[in-house]
Amino acid sequence: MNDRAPPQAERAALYERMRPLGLTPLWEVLHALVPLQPAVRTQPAHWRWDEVRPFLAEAGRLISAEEAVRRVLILENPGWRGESRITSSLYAGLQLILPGEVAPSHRHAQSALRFVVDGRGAWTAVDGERVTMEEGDFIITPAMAWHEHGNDGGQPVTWLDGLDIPTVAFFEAGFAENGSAARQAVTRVEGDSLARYGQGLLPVEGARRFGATSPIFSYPYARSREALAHLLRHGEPEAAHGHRVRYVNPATGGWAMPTIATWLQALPERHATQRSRSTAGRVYSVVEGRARLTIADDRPGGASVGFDVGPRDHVVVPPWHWLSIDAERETVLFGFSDAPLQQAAGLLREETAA
Ligand code: GTQ
Repeated sequence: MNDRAPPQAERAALYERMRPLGLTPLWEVLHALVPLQPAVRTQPAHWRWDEVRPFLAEAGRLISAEEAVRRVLILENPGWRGESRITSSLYAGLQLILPGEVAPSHRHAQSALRFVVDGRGAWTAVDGERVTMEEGDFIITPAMAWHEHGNDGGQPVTWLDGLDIPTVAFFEAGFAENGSAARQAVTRVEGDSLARYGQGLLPVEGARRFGATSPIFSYPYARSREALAHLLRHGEPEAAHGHRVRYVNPATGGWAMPTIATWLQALPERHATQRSRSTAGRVYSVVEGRARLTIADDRPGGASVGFDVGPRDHVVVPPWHWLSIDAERETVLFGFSDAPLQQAAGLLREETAA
């Protein structure tokens, strides 16, 4: 038995001497390295459209899409100030494009999703195919695919950008390239990818486009809404999630994007969900309706917050925080998370509770 006081000064001196060799003691940091429960820095947050919109409009007056390259206001999590993250692994922003503007062609290792929040008549071009953007459309820019955006319509268009930027940065694996021309050549007719891959049919012969990403790069809201309307009319809402449908890669049956899970969720009027939590932080864009999202952290010292949301609002639910949704009216939410990566790593945990 050694009942002498621990030799703190001696230990500290030892750590100092080993530091130049790139050595440091595990026992000083073990608890932080291997927490008993997720150590979550991400905070619940709510961006109200009526508060965000004037700033987007002002940015539209002060900088062109051309000069900005991408005129985006980042939805930065209060727990990740200065880090351009909405969760630890994901980036989100609201991109504005005004009539007549072009956001020039580039490509990068980061995968992007667009979810059209406001306006119509803008377009995005991906790998030689252009698609016109309507509210509620979900559009994918696969990793390393050339893409640019433009607006030939008569009104400003805003969409939500969701990218795996922090994940790619975590792996220190980012590459990017600017196009030699602002616009890539259009080599496919509009609607090509949806017609080829979005009918419950796949070409038997021929190469698959986009690797691990869905060959459908635009999922129009008109079609998705029809599916939700059917579920709302004829289906039974699941207790914790209501009617939840995920965007699917028809070639694999898996998620539409390899790094980001994307889904739509519909809740009947006056429907209150049970609570759910996931190790994957969830980002929501409100499409229709009015609801209260209650986010609770039941870890020691954790708090609970309630957000009253309406169309074009954005909310982030941090990892391992309980979410319950009270729909005042019939509500439709678009959501995304890093679930595919957590699934691949065997990390994903999800729970529901009454
Ligand atoms: O549209 O390519 O919000 O490259 C952030 C990075 C959008 C885009 C963002 C990007 C883009």
